[in-house]
Amino acid sequence: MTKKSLYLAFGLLVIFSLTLSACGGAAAPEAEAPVEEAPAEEAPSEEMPAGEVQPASEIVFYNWSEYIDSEIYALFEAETGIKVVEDNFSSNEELLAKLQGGASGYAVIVPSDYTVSIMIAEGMLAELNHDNVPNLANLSDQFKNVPYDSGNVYCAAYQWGTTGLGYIDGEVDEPTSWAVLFEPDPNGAAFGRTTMLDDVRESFAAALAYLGYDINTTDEAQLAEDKALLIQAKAGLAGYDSDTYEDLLAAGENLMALGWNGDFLVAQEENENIAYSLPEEGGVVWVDNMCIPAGLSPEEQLSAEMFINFILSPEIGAMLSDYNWYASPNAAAEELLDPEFLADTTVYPPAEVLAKLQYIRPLGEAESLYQRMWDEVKSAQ
Ligand code: N2P
Repeated sequence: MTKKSLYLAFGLLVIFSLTLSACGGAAAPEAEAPVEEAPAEEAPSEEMPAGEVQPASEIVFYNWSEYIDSEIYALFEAETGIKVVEDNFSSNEELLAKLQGGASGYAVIVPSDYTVSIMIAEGMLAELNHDNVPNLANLSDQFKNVPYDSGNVYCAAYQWGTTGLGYIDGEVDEPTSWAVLFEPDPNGAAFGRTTMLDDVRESFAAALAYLGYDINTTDEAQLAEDKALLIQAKAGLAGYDSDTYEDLLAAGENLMALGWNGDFLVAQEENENIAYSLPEEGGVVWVDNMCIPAGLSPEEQLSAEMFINFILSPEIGAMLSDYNWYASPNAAAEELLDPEFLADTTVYPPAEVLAKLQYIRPLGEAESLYQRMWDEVKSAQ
């Protein structure tokens, strides 16, 4: 199955459905009343909820790179008149530091699970007004009750995935163990042509999984061992990279990378020999979430909620997975996705594989210990 076939299958559907909703007034699956029956000044719909607050005309979406089809912005603007400007980050720590540093102007951000916990604890997120986000109902039950934000008080799941090894099939054997990263073979094809994520928790987790330790350990002796392993891995690395690693594989420059499953699947369009493997020692599963930073104006808050609601519509949810090849948390969107995509075990790992994966958790004071050790890994010769 190619990405194009998915796009063709659902592109028309999206356009059709949005045209309907533009005429009918509501993006929800069924418009309640013809537009003529509603007094113009009270034009009711989720695009413009009743009340004095009018949506801000422009919002900034702070997202991971290459994670959304920009066509979605055009559709949102056509439906609501709200323009979306995108800015990117490449790790949770970068996102957190940016907001803690006082950056304002971001209306919707996309932290992963553990970072949502940190942000809630620090009072950094605004509660969602569920009246403005009726499409929260489209989320699968498990995503309505995530442990870091049960009941979607603050956030709505965006996409979910796993962290593993992408590689060029035919040039290197399928990496079934993290040993390929941490015990680099100077005679192996991937030596010097491998990248790791520039991401403290992800990189520590891969090494901790290899050592058989809890990926959320705060035991200093275990972390010291982990750090030594990360330094050992450097001999075989071309560098740390969270943004272009899949492109470097596709271009034939590198042969292996630690990264996120969907990124490798998208890159298969450029290079069909790209494959993905989850090492048998286990690793990380994650959920990324749409959240609103605390302190926005009511107008911006409303536009942010409208955008989140739009992403949660079945058609746009399907369009998102079609573009980024990550698993959807949206049950209504999954109904529109190709059964072949839903059956792809690289996207939706089988239960026995999921059982070996863990979520990264917030570690409180130990976060700074990790950060210090990561800085030491990166600066080690
Ligand atoms: C998309 C990055 C996936 C986000 N390019 C990993 N949490």
